[in-house]
Amino acid sequence: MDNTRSNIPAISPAAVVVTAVFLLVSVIGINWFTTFVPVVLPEQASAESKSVDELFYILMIIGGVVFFMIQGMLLISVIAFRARPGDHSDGPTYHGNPLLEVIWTVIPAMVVVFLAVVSYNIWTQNSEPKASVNMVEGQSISINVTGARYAWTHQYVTERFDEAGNQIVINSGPDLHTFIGQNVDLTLQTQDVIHSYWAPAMRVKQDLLPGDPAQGGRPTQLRFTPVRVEGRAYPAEYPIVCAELCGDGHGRMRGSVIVYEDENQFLDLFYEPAIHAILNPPADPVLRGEMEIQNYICNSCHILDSLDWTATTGPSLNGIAERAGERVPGQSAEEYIATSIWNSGAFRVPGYDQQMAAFGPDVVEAANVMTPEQLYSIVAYLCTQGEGSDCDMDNASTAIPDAIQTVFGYEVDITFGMDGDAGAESADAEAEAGEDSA
Ligand code: HEC
Ligand SMILES: [Cu+2]
Repeated sequence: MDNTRSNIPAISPAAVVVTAVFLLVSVIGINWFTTFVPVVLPEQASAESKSVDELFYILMIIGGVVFFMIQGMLLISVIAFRARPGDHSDGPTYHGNPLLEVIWTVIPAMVVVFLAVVSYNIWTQNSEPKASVNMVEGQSISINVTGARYAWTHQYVTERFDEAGNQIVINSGPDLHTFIGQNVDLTLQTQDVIHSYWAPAMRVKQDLLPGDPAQGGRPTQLRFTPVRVEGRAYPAEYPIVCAELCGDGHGRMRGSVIVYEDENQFLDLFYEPAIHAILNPPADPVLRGEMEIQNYICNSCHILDSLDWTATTGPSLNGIAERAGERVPGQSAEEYIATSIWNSGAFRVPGYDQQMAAFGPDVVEAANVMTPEQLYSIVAYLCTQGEGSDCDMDNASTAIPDAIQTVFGYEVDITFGMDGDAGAESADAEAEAGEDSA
């Protein structure tokens, strides 16, 4: 059978020349092509972005050369070796060429190994835990991200405490606040399906994985360090998007990375005002409710234009105050809204499934615990959502607590613990905070 190999023509000098020319054209072409890459890619806003882009260039160049070379040679072959008129023969058969086969196995294998090594190095470099992370005022705090269909929420577990000794937690909704040079280390958890937290300008992306639901899924980490981008005004804003198709609201699952110029700007514009607001919540139940409602994941299921909520798992809360009085015969608007939140199963809004999580004073999920006072303020706030209101807003401070008492038997402290000693203390705290910011 040895003679079957003898029919293989030697690689002609012409073929070598053509291949070389294509290689050259491809290299020049792809180099020209990569000049457009900076136009296509977002700004390099993190320390990690440079190496990621370098890897991208390397992949583009190797992929581009292979692409142009193969497509070019294909085109030449189609023209040069086409069937001539009257030629009905099968054409010559060739049986293997060991040298050629070794070459086209060894070269791609080397390329793949090279890419694997380079990628692995960049990945380990970028995802390596840093020594001091999330440093604020010299202390390392935790920043937790929750993904839920269809919203991101960010939580700052600060190292500050309120008078009762509770650790202060700032909720910043869909926005991550950080500053140039801060080593960000996020802990990501999902409430439902797989999501993927992607900040393109930071060149980082990390999946959120479901796990034990009581734990809020299996935590994953995401690390990056924002850097200064020339010509940018600070605070600068960069998008966060969900990169894992998670349902029909996937495209709306967005947020922002807000990068401050330095720690001082971060403290002045975000951190201190947020802590101040938590320590000194407004006494007006409506204003307080507007603040409280944003501490829960209601935004992951409801539309509410006043707060830019866009989720559609549940009914829209726009104009809820106009409908609440007519939903259940015999139930007042206040009673209905309070019931929808603490006992959402009691009434099913037509066209929607019972998908709302349980909120209340003694639910298991820490994130869903809601005191009677919080419920009072949230109901007061929702009672203002509409052209008119079925709620008795002139007497909100009696009508809503009465409704909560009637339905759930809970007494509401309408002073939010601000009277007596506690009130004096928090007034002190206010004066102190005022001095701090002066
Ligand atoms: C997991 C999704 C989900 C979350 C989170 C959620 N809801 Fe709902 N909500 C729903 C669904 C679905 C309904 C309609 C079905 C029903 O009535 O039980 C609903 C109904 C309601 C209603 C009644 C609306 C109407 O038109 O009658 C109110 C009020 C409400 N939710 C408020 C809230 C508040 C406040 C929060 C946060 C504390 C919240 N929801 C969190 C899914 C959710
Ligand atoms: Cu998602």
